Amino acid sequence: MTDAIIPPASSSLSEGEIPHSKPLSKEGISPTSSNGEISPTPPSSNEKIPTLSKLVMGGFNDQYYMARALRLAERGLWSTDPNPRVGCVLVRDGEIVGEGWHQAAGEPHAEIHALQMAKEKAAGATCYVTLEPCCHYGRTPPCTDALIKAAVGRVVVAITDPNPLVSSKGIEQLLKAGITVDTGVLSHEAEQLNPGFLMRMRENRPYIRCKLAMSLDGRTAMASGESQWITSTEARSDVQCLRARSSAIMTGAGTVLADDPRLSVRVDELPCQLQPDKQVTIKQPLRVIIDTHLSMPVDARMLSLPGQTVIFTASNSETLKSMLEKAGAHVISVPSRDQAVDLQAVCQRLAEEYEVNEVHMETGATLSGAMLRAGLIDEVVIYMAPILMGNKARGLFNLPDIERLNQHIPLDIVEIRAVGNDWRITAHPINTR
Ligand code: AOF
Ligand code: ZN
Repeated sequence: MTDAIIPPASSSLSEGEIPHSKPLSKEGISPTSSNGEISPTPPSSNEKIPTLSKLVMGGFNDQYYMARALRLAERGLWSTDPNPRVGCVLVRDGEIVGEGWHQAAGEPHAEIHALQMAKEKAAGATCYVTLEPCCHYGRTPPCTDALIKAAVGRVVVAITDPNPLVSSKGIEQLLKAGITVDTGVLSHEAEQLNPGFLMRMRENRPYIRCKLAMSLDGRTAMASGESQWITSTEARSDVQCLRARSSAIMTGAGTVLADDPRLSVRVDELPCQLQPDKQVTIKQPLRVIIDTHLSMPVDARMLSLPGQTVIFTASNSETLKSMLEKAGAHVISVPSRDQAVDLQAVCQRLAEEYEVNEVHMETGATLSGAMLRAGLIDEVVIYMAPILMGNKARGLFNLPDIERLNQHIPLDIVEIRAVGNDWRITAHPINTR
């Protein structure tokens, strides 16, 4: 199923105001926020991005135009999968003559939208683009050809495209055509916008974000497994935005048995205003279940919902496999490691067979602990509720090998923000980076 929705109009910027990073963020412009208001949602496609006409005086800063291109790219946060989010701005004589962003795979790339807007004014213009222009025939023709044909004078690139079909060859073609190329402008911000696409191209696995909800005393479920609900409705609504930007939602069979989750994006729970005009389509992320022994119930609620469910198992039981396939799931056997599903193999297959860029993990301490120990968690997003759950309740990650303090797993906290009555902490485990 696809739900047609429009991301919220989240901007509070006034004309001419420069987008800035969040006060509590260590990472500059975040892919999940385009202004100081901190929103994990992309800006609306009809949001007014500040124009530069009032500010441009002579040779204006490349970073400013690249920041604008990044903001345009953010508009594809929920829709470009499996392609990257890319934005482009064309500037001639201090005037923006064209701009655009990539909206969906199969549709024109950012540069093409900008060139179409600029028409003949593209000649001699500087093209600011958040990813190296492509030079191959994919679902669409090469952007390098279009830029050369339009006779742009200079191309400024934030980061090179690690796609082996491009991988600096786009830049080489532009240089060969006599176009000046500069790279590395706001590269850190451009990296943050596409963690999944870049990870898939560079390491052949998705970027994995693990969402957790905990009490102030670090507990995530009662001893019985009861965990609904620790956090506020605002926090749960925020989670819907994280789900919406992800290619897949992953959990373990234990969570399916305990909670019977839907693992879907619910448009009505997103913290945004639906708008009737220009619409962005949200695809339901792939549902991924890690189920070593195929204990997933055939009547699990998610199997009757729109969208695809894939179960990774180490079981050889053809009977269980065919029952689950009859119920609508796709079952994939992978090798086992330490008597459980080989999680590295799962990640590789998600990248290779399903083109999964970002995985959103919502699961219990066993799978989250195993993923962390395997070095497969790139980001943890913890919602911390102002409650105490007591010492019988369960911890966040099952990490039985840690006995001494010096065996701890260090994390780098990059953002803390309030969501309703809860706090959202975003961190990167240092050992996986
Ligand atoms: C660009 N500008 O806006 C995007 C690029 O199948 P296609 O033709 O859409 O090509 C997809 C590949 O193109 C994708 O894997 C990535 O390498 C690049 N994406 N390139 O010049 C864009 N979205
Ligand atoms: Zn392209």
